[in-house]
Amino acid sequence: MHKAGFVNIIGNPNVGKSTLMNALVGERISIITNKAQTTRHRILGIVNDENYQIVFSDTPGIIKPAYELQESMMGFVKTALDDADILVYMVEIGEKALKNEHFFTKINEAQIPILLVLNKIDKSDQEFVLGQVTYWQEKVPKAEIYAISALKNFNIQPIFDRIVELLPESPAFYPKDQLTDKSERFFVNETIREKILMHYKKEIPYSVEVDTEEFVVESRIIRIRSIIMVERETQKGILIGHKGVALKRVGSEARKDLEKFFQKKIFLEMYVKVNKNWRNDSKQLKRFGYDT
Ligand SMILES: Nc1nc2c(ncn2[C@@H]2O[C@H](COP(=O)(O)OP(=O)(O)OP(=O)(O)O)[C@@H](O)[C@H]2O)c(=O)[nH]1
Ligand SMILES: [Mg+2]
Repeated sequence: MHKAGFVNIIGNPNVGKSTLMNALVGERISIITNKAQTTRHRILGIVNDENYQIVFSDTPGIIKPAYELQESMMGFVKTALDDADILVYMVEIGEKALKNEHFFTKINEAQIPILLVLNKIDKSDQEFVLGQVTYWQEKVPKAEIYAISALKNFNIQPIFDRIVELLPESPAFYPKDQLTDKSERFFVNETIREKILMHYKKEIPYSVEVDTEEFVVESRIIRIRSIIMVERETQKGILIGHKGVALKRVGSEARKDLEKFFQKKIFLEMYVKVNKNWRNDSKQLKRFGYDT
């Protein structure tokens, strides 16, 4: 018998969804930062075994959308709710409610297994964790609850084993050597965006989109050219920094990560371009992959 299914991870921003998916898949597929709304897409992480295939989905944190980009992000969450075979609903220690009640109702009414994962227990003590488990068990009665630390890789294996048990009987959905649905260019964009989220404050991380125009694999090197888009001229100045120092740091850190990821030397060129209002422009959003 062969098993396969979609296991979709959803929850509030910043609770650790991407950290968990990477831990479950054993690869660094999704970027992780301490800022909310790091993940903007639905990203698949596929685990292949002779007898099963688990298709994990990392999704953007649930918010009330304020602009078109965020509407598209919530569209990804909606489809992830609809096509899940198993739902991993993640909350973090101390959290009381989902930022968007509509989604919470949908989760509670879902007719599929729900694993409620209480994350970041490394920040807490046993008594508080037990209280939280009781709280969530009352709020989502049919969920199986797992208290974990995705960051410290604590209690991840029991979730993985339970998922394998719960997987429905099905042929594989993707070729057995496939790790994700995203392209090489996507990983370049995300790696650059991760460094920007890490090193810039205020609205900069949310105003940035990265588009990789060129990705050329040569025998010894991969040549990459990426455009970093910002919404305003002032943001361009901040991003580049005095004598270009700030942007250089982004480039050198991204290049190091990409060399590890692609196992090859990388030549990375980056340009900053002002692209007014891209976050509210349907056509551009579509081009950047934000259609659901
Ligand atoms: N202390 C602690 N921090 C964690 C744990 N898991 C994740 N984090 C941190 O929480 C922050 C957010 O992690 P992400 O995995 O990016 O969270 P996310 O839910 O994917 O966030 P969005 O994509 O913005 O919705 C990062 O700084 C992580 O290092 C954990 O178990 N313990
Ligand atoms: Mg994320």
